[in-house]
Amino acid sequence: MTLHHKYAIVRKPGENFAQGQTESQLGAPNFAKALEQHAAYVAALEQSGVEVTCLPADLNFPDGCFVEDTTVIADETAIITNPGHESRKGEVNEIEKALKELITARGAYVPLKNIERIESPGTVDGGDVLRIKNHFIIGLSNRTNREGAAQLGRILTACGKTFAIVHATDLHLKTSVAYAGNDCCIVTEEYDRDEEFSNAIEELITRKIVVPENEKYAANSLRVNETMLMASGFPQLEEALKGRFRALPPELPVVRVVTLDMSEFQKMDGGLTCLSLLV
Ligand code: CIR
Repeated sequence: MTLHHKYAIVRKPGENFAQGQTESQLGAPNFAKALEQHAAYVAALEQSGVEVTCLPADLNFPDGCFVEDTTVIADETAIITNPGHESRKGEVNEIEKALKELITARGAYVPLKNIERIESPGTVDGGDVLRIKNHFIIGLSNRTNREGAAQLGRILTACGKTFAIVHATDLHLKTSVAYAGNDCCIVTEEYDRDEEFSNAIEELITRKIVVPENEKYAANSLRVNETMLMASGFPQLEEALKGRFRALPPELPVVRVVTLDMSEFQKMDGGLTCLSLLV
């Protein structure tokens, strides 16, 4: 089963984008280039069959373009998170409005019906939540705490989903792992060796692509309908993904691998999944 997404919410980076949180030490991002890369990302989502709502930048939140962290979507339910970093907590307000507008404007065409919330002292960043089919793997990190993970687990259970809680070793769980669809998970070498994570995915997948250490950044990749988006400049993962999709049975839809330059977002510790909320 591959999820089908019809809508996405994104938010443009603001001119103070460089003032967001980062530990990457790759230098300050170039704002004009970040805008170009963001526009290319939006175009790639549209070419994947998704209608994109692009929110304006909000200078109160330099990390605001990383909308993934504000909400976890479980089909009919949007769970507004309580982001773990103090500077990012208020990002949820505009996103909640946008989600409500999407529900009102699109009515029956939007699967979303309910809005739930993670409450303090619980914290969750959406980047710590990996969905594989109807199972959600929640990573405990500096941003997602046990109380937040437990609240999220309860809400997911009420939505008929299952969940597991693991440890995230990088900024977010999805910094290092992704679900590529078609029973295939992408993992960094570290997560390939991680027993807890391996146990959590074992029954859900039949293939694992291990990203070599020198391509670690590319592990954060994004399957949208029949398109696999990955960062450009990582040829080993690109080949591995293309090979995986070529080997699919001919009756399944063809999956395209599309590469995008993510350099300016990488400087701010962000990647492909972080820039959108897929509904
Ligand atoms: C932050 O540190 O919060 C942002 N600079 C990057 C957030 C990336 N989001 C994600 O991986 N989901």
